[in-house]
Amino acid sequence: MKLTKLTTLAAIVAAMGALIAAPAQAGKTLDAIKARGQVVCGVHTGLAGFSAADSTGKWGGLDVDICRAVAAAVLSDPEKVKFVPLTAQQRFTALQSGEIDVLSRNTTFTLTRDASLGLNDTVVTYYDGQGFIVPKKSNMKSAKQLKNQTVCVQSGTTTEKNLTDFSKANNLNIKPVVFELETAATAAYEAGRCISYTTDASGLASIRQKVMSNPADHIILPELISKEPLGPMVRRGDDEWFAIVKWVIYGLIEAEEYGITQAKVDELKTSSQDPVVKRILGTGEDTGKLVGLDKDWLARALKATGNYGEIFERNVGPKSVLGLARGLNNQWNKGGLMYAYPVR
Ligand SMILES: N[C@@H](CCC(=O)N[C@@H](CS)C(=O)NCC(=O)O)C(=O)O
Repeated sequence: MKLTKLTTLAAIVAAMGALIAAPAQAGKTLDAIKARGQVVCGVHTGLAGFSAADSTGKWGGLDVDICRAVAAAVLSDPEKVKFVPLTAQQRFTALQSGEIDVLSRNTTFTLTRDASLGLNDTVVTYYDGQGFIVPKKSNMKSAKQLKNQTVCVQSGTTTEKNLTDFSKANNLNIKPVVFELETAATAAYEAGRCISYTTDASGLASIRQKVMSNPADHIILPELISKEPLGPMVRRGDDEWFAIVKWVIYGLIEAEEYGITQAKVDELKTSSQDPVVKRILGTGEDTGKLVGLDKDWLARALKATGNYGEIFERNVGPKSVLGLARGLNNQWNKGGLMYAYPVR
């Protein structure tokens, strides 16, 4: 009797183990993506370096590349993405309603958003903080000099709330001038209605270069008044799709750590004996099956966009128009915060 019970228990444990080790099933989002032949990706309407369409209508930027990498992983083609431009106000509804599969648009992960929107935060793709831009001629050197001043800001953003917190915490009595549209907020700043405009520092760099009529007339103050971990979000309720987006991003980050560049993917596939490299490139253990994909999923993503460091450098890095330093977005072993969970 005792033995039978033990045997049954052992059988149950074995069955559970088999279940755990079984290849992942495709979720309903991936099924829908495969059926339509496109990933639908929500992006910023135009934030150079992160998400912007060129004169031929082709989208480019760091946030855009993340979606291209996902498309390469799941549909074998980085071009099979439909980009849906969304304002700050529209972004969450678009994801909740199913209009888009993934929101890759300078969006900060916060507790409130995570807990109340029915959405999941995937992986941070850009560690940012909120900054201020002021006219050079104002001679301001610090955000603390904004006492009793007007600051233009966009509603529906973390920016608006951080500005209030910063003002209160430092007793600055800043007067926010709130706009629903970014274009209205920046135009008001340029017209002199506010002494400063505030948003994520990366956004400021982009807007200064691409939106303001004379970039050299403006400076970005050195303080960052908040943490803005930016990254893609997906809808709750589809763990398989959540896992795919997360692990494509980790793959891009870990590939940089292990020196897998876009140009070297094919060569390393045959030459590398490093088990980590082999796992990422699908020439060792099959990691793809764990997320419902094939062996080559990450190799395809890397061939399409390059690793995270290449995506950063090409779109926003020191040699790009935005000229952003790698800073917090460097690898963990180079003084930054990019620390990919291991692809294994
Ligand atoms: N990271 C912040 C701010 C992001 C944000 O929405 N920024 C503004 C300024 S760059 C924006 O995207 N405006 C353009 C729009 O709403 O179309 C957030 O998630 O709330």
